[in-house]
Amino acid sequence: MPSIAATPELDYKSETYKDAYSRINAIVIEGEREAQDNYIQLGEILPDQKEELIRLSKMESRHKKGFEACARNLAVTPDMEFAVKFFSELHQNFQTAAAEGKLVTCLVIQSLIIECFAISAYHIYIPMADPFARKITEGVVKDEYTHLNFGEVWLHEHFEESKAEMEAANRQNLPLVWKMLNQVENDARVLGMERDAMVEDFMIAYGEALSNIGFNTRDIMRMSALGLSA
Ligand code: Y39
Ligand code: FE
Ligand code: FE
Ligand code: FE
Repeated sequence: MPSIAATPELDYKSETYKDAYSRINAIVIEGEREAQDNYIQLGEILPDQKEELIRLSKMESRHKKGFEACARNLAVTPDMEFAVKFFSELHQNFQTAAAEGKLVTCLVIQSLIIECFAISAYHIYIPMADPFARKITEGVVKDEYTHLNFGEVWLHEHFEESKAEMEAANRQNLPLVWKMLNQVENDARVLGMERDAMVEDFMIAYGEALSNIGFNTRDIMRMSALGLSA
């Protein structure tokens, strides 16, 4: 066995790689842009914590700029039209919840589900990334834990009164993530990212978050498996 992990060679300059990158990178840029907006909106709903939420929003803006630089570095044009469509259902659910003042649902969508999706994708991407993108993504993933923690802390402190809404928000939105992942499974594989590895990493991050919030093992198993086989 070689001492260095036996990963297939990725040709970052090939048309195949760049074509897949134009969609995955666009998803990440659009995700970061929407996350930036979402934290600003959360600051309106939670005026006590507005300053902290603006700080998180600015971090998302920096992430977006970092990933835009990754595309330029590979001379890739991100397919933003694809990315906007990719996020549209989740985005709409956040907007509807925000308009109804459903803070718990907004936190579940952005700070739990989307952050865990980002954390798992970035973890699996980092060892496969080109050196420029790897450095950027390593910095970003640390921030995403701060964002996840924000949601965990608030939901933990309001566990009993938020439990039913968290379950409903999970039921409505978690199946969307698996649907989204299926749509980009083939592109992700071209970048060296296997779907099963992302699902496993997501389950770990999401399960840990639900546990920190106060859910028991039975609830966690029931909640995190929702829609996975769809
Ligand atoms: O909180 C954040 O910064 C998250 C918005 C960014 C979204 C990242 C979305 C990653 C999905 C990648 C899927 C690759 C297969
Ligand atoms: Fe919008
Ligand atoms: Fe981010
Ligand atoms: Fe984030």
